[in-house]
Amino acid sequence: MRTWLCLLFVLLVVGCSDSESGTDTDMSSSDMASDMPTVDMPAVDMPASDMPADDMSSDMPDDMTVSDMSDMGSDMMDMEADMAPTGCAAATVVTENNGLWTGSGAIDAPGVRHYFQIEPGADNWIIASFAVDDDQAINMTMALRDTNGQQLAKDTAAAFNNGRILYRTANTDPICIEIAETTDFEGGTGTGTPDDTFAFQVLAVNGSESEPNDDLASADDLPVTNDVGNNRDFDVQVLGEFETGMDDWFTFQTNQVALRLAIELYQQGPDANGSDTPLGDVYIYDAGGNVLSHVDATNGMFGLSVPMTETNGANDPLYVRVVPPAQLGANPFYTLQFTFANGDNEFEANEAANNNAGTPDVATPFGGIGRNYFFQGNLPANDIDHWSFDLTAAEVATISCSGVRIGSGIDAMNVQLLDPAQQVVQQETETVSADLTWRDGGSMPAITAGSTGTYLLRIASGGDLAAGSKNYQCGVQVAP
Ligand SMILES: [Ca+2]
Ligand SMILES: [Ca+2]
Ligand SMILES: [Ca+2]
Ligand SMILES: [Ca+2]
Repeated sequence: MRTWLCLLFVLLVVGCSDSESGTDTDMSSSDMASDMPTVDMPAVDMPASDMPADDMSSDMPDDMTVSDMSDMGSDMMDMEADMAPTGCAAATVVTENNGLWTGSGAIDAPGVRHYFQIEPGADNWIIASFAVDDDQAINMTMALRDTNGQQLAKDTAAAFNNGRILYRTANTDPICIEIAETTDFEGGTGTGTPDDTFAFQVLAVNGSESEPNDDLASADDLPVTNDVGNNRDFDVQVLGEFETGMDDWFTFQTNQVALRLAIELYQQGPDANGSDTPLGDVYIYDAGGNVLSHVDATNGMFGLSVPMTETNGANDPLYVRVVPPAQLGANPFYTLQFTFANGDNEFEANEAANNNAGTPDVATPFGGIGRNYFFQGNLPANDIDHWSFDLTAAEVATISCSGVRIGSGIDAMNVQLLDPAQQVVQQETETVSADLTWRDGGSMPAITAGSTGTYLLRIASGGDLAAGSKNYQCGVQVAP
């Protein structure tokens, strides 16, 4: 639960990141046989379409570790000897094995890059993931490049944060995989050490669609299982393609109610998953066709979410609609990640009383890094919610609140921080085009408490938009 609360906080306060958080702790350089010669494997004829859809769910690359790669069997791995930078033209060719390509290596001198080549064929989905064993706390990047060396997609990995790229191939050309230190990759001087090792895998998977899926009645079922609600978070990748003027609909049903569905909108472009067509409107509907959540992703939203317990019965299906943009690129695919969380921010307890500053909902603190408060509520037109929490003089608090930015139908949500004398310290009204985050680099500065006592966050609706639930979320993090 705490992990999810932190995730929400990261979503709200830190904002966009296309990296996954991993929890792997068992990577060690001893797992890597860096001097292993290349083993030529016979090609195995198994088209991507034979891969079951389940392969792209929970047992997938998020959890990949260097040791996992070793477990696959050393004779499956194409090990690359250390070499000076050579570029994609001299990449190590990796042989497919049942829709899987694997490799590994070491960054053992500044500036070393490694290049591998795979041939996944045209119009196939691949998930490229990599893990690093980085004792020096130096990140690495994996980039997919075309035969001309042009970057197609990219992600970053660190010791506790595996990298992953979800990509759809546009043609039959081979794909070059480049592994480099982040510092070197971005133009700085690499500072690699012999301890810096990596392993990658590329897996061919099915997409999530079976066209036509252009309306609610023909929505594609997503592989959501009863693991949802089984005391753990669960996530599902959605891999789709845009067709001009035709929506894509997906549906899922949970027999147990998860507390919150969050849909992460993966960033597009060659510095992310590589689609050349950005996401636009994304909706969540209930079975009655009512909009629960809606974002126009061209405003830069990180994602959208909806508290399922507030809006949905235990066995009612939910629907997601993806609307194509007016102009499609040459490789118009998109990726979403659904996360079903059992933990959620504390919900407002007294909707009527908390209209008044004298009877706020008291936010419950919890630890982690520093002291944190995460809470949420509904904010229909004319509603005001007050939340209280304590600060000590000179403590620094970062504060973030999201309504329309996570798909709610709250118009012009106003957030005010009141000090113990109930004087306004800082205030801001949320807009559709920017996150409301009070921190370094945010929409307004972090708060430094001027006195010790009970502070209030006053959250007031400016009205209702036409559609969407009226849920908001806030996070307050007090620096240790
Ligand atoms: Ca489609
Ligand atoms: Ca469609
Ligand atoms: Ca309320
Ligand atoms: Ca209220």
